[in-house]
Amino acid sequence: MHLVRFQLPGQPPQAGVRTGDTVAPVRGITRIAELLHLTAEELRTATAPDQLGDPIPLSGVRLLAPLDGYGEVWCAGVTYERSRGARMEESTEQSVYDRVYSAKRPELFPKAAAWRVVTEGEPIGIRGDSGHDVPEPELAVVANRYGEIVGFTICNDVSSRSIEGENPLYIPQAKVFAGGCALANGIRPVWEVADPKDLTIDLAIRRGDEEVFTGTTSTKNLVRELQDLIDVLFFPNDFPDGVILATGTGIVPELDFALQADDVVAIAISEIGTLTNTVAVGREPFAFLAAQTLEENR
Ligand code: DO4
Ligand code: MG
Repeated sequence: MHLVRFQLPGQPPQAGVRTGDTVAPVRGITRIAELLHLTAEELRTATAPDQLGDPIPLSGVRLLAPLDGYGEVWCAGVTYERSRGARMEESTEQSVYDRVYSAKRPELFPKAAAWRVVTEGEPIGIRGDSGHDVPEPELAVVANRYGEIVGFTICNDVSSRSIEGENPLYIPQAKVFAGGCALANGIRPVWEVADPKDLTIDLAIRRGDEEVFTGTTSTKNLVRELQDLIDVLFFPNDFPDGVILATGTGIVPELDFALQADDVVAIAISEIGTLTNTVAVGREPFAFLAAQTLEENR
């Protein structure tokens, strides 16, 4: 099962549980934030079959990114050897990546407020002023307000290699822009994932009829412990509506590959799900995010 945020035509979003081809609302709860106010044990009870409303066919609902309220997405970086190597290749400042890979303190950076996140079927963005962009397929950890891991989803940490490569101080601009953060539309609860450090991550990129890139890795290659990353994030910060932390990429295409408009990027993580989006360029294709946020808060 997956925890989801869904919308029936003409109605406000609500929290639910997807099982197979149906979604059932969670009784007495409307927002994902409310689910992330619960401990993992309370969450399991609150989303058990006897707490759910009538199932609705998936075909009749719109699934949204599984985050709302004051939820945020953060990312960890340089947590796989492949990421360290790729950054050192692209950057004018190689030693920062080499050092952070093995440092006690991980690299963590804020990626998106909840309202900025796109999901399955929506476009992902690349900047109009960046010449070299890649998807970053990452296992994302969902933590409740207490810093307890309650589930997992997929994040695409879409990134500009040219902007980051020019100067690491440009990382916020290389990482935070319209359409730059995509999440899968469901959260697999922690109690259903046997070993999050033994999942297969696959990335495939199609351009027209051609598959122009494929890559695979395992979360076994992630050098950090998931709870350690969450603990570092929560040490100086509160997340009253929970947080999603993407744990870094272990797949980076060679330097001669760059995303183009209309590329289709498909990510799959075993036991967690899939995330597929088409690339759009610039800010304008993402104007719908601000518009729907204003509408929801009217
Ligand atoms: O250091 C820059 C970002 C690294 C990153 O996003 C990753 O390793 O996934
Ligand atoms: Mg990343």
